[in-house]
Amino acid sequence: MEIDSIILKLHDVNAVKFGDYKLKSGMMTPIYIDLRVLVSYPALMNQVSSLIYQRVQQEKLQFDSVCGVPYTALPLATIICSRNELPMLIRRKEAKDYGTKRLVEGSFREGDLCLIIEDTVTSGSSILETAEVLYKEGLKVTDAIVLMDRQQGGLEMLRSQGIKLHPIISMSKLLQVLLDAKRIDAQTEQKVRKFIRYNNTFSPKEDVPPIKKPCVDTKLELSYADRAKLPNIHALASKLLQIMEEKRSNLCLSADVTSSEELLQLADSLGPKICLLKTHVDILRDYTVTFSQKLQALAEKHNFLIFEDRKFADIGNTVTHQYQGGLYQISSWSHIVNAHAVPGPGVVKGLSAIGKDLGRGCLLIAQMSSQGSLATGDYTKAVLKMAEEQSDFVIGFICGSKITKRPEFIHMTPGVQMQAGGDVLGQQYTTPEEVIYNKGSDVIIVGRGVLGAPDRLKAAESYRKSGWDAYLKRLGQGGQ
Ligand code: S5P
Repeated sequence: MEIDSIILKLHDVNAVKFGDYKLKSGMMTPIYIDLRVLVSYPALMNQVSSLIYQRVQQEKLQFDSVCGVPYTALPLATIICSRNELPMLIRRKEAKDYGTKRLVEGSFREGDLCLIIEDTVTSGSSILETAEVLYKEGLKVTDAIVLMDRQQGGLEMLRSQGIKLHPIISMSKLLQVLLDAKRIDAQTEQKVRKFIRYNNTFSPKEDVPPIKKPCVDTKLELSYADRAKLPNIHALASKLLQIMEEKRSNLCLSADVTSSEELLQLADSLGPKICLLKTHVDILRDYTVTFSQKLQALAEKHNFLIFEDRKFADIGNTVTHQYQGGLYQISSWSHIVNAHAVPGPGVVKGLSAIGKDLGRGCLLIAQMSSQGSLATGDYTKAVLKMAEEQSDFVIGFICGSKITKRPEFIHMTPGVQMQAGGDVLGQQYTTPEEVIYNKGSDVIIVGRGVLGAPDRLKAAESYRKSGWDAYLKRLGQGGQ
């Protein structure tokens, strides 16, 4: 049997030793399991990794990523993840005192399920410690796999904390195999069994209070108004959410017209229906500074914010000039801008250097509505990470659906019309209900759906109503 042969090999390489040893807790033990030596035996290391992965498959465990408890289980998790192409997370034991200060490295989303892998369990405290760090990052942990279970209460303790432990080799099995193979005598076997029996580390009577876990599953959907009051929210995001609540509108008008006069006229007539007005200032044939001043006055008058859809995508230094200089001086009048993440974090740093002190905010383009867009999968995850790292300037995303459960971030979705479909140049449309209710986004961005309608005001009102009704339905208040 594979397990038996692995037990013997572990004994061969001194990963299992008999004598008098001190455990991490200070307790003396007649058996010591030290899987740290495994790294010196690559073939055995591979066999052990396969055994662990077999168990993952047998149990049909569901997870988004895998985390090995540092340090011994880390190479095991690495082999398993690399061979089977599973996303892995690395838990740092100490936060770096420079850079991002992250305790968990790798890309993940709030609410993701993480499977823990451990080499040996005694009390279960190492697994719990790792789970606590993951919980703090918004991850969920429901299962952990361990190669060796000393059967000293770890399983029960973890169960009391909501983590199911899946042990591969139990202490009883280990002793039996070694006894059968005459690696140990009956006296040693009995001594160890007795020790295990009398040294159970978990007493349910102690009534350990369960540690705090993220309640992502049970968390009620927060209203825009509640989110506006969150302690860590960016002031501009808070302002936008307040406007949305006050005006009962999650409609952003994409005012894609080429005349300044027409744009101002749209802002004045549709202003009461919208929370945000999006411009492409470089398609105007007659931009002037006076236009931008008039637009700001209308934003004040009708209580909406301005979002210049400039899609910055250059190195930090260049975007600082594009943002504050040139003909348009965007930073002087636009509350919100957006950026592609392609250049890396420098693009946000550059924009932030100009906009942060002005109270401006930025949306990162995490996904696009156009056919064949490359902003998907790992790219989207990397955008989320970039936003999290600069959340003092990034207030949310341009995306097709909600990409994070962090309520401080605002999700805005373009490609919205009353009927699903598209245009001849690859734009793809979904409905307000789909975007807000099913995809969990916050703001619908509508251009031609309103601009191409015979009565633009009427069309804006019907998009406002559809978007708002879908939001109420999401809050469980449909029909109000
Ligand atoms: O992925 C995207 C991102 C943006 S910002 N897809 C988009 O369509 N947009 C913008 O939203 C696009 O530049 C345009 O201004 C608006 C959609 O316009 P519509 O007329 O198709 O509604």
